[in-house]
Amino acid sequence: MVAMIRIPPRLLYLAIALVLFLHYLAGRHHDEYNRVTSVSHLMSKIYPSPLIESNSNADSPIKRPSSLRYNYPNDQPYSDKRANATFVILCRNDQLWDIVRTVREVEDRFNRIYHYPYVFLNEVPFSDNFKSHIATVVSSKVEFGLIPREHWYQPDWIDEKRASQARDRMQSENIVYGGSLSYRNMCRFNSGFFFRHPLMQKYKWYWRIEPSVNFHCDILFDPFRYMEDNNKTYAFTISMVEYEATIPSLWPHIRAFIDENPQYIAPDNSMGFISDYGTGERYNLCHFWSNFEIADLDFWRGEAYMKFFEYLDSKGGFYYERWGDAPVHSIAAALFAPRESIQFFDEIGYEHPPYTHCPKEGDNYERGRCSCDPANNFDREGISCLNKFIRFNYPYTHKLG
Ligand SMILES: Nc1nc2c(ncn2[C@@H]2O[C@H](COP(=O)(O)OP(=O)(O)OP(=O)(O)O)[C@@H](O)[C@H]2O)c(=O)[nH]1
Ligand SMILES: *[C@@H]1O[C@H](CO)[C@@H](O)[C@H](O)[C@H]1NC(C)=O
Ligand SMILES: *[C@@H]1O[C@H](CO)[C@@H](O)[C@H](O)[C@H]1NC(C)=O
Ligand SMILES: [Mg+2]
Repeated sequence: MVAMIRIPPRLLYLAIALVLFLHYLAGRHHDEYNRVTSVSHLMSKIYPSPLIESNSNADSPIKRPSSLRYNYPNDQPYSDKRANATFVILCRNDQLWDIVRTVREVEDRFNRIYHYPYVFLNEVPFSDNFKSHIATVVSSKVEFGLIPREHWYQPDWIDEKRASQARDRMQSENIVYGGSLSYRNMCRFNSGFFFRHPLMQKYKWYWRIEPSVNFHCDILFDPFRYMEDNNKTYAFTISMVEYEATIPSLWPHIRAFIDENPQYIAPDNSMGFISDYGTGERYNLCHFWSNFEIADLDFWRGEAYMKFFEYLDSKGGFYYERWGDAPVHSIAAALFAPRESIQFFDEIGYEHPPYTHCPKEGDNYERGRCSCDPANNFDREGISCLNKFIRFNYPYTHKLG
């Protein structure tokens, strides 16, 4: 006969309560414990990103700052579900080989698994040679679009005499692209028109790519799904200060716009990131480097941004000065989107020469099998605004989602 040990029910409840309490304690004092036992982490072991297959580092000791509680993108479980999203690439025919190399990297590091489509845009038609080489390297649908004239060229109402004097002066002052008209067309197009192109209408999310940029790490999660699932509007990898000489009158115009349209300002905005002490008196020149962007097209198409762009465009500063799309986008995201909807992706190792963001939080570098030099990280440079962003946005960039 088997001896039955009778446990009084009261003792059983007590034991269960004790186990739960210990679990709670371990979770409180040891974030690593939380992460390893979190549902998404367990799921990502069951459904790991297909990119992890041959990754011998996937189980390397995890070095996470223990104070951070966060919905880690790299812990996203793999899913076949795709977002309503596209890559968008503005580029010239003569940049073919620079963009082929970059697109090949995008494919190797991410898209050979996800197969998101591409939209290429140009103010002149892409050549057959360009199109066929692109088609060779992509694993997904690709469309080539022509930019409508009125979305690209300097409008007739711009005083060309004043504009050309500005170009000459900025050229003589050695301001980067200060003498270039095509660069100004490009900045205005990226500020106010790319999201209105007919080929872009059917999408909600985009990821902007430029020729010659490099992706240094495997991207083990779907950034579009991360944005969607976590209610994000705008994501960046590099943030820095703008050349003041290119935007002398931009901030005064923005202040005037805010005064006339207070209804568009998000209650929980990021004025504290773009203006020191959050007063709004001065622009501290911080912006997200827009050659990399993952963002919500409907944000640009919305009433606040459309009014904002039309207002700025009517001041002529894209031509009388040399306003970049980076400060224009960044200031809009900072003012019209809630601060928690702006995302910094440490996981994405990204280089737009001469600057590189190399992943540095936790085990992002090892898991992504990155090829960038961690010692050469733009995040540490004096002109980087990342620390300012993290300090300002800390509870949001490091919250459990
Ligand atoms: N179709 C077309 N694309 C352009 C033109 N000028 C720039 N671009 C694209 O616009 C984007 C930004 O231009 P870039 O020349 O890279 O400007 P930048 O990143 O500020 O400066 P660098 O990369 O350092 O030269 C890139 O994707 C370019 O390919 C143009 O005249 N026509
Ligand atoms: C994708 O997003 C766009 C813009 O929001 C929308 O018009 C379109 O209907 C969406 N498509 C799908 C399949 O959800
Ligand atoms: C998502 O963000 C929008 C604004 O971008 C906000 O109005 C909404 O409340 C947010 N929803 C959740 C679930 O956080
Ligand atoms: Mg560039």
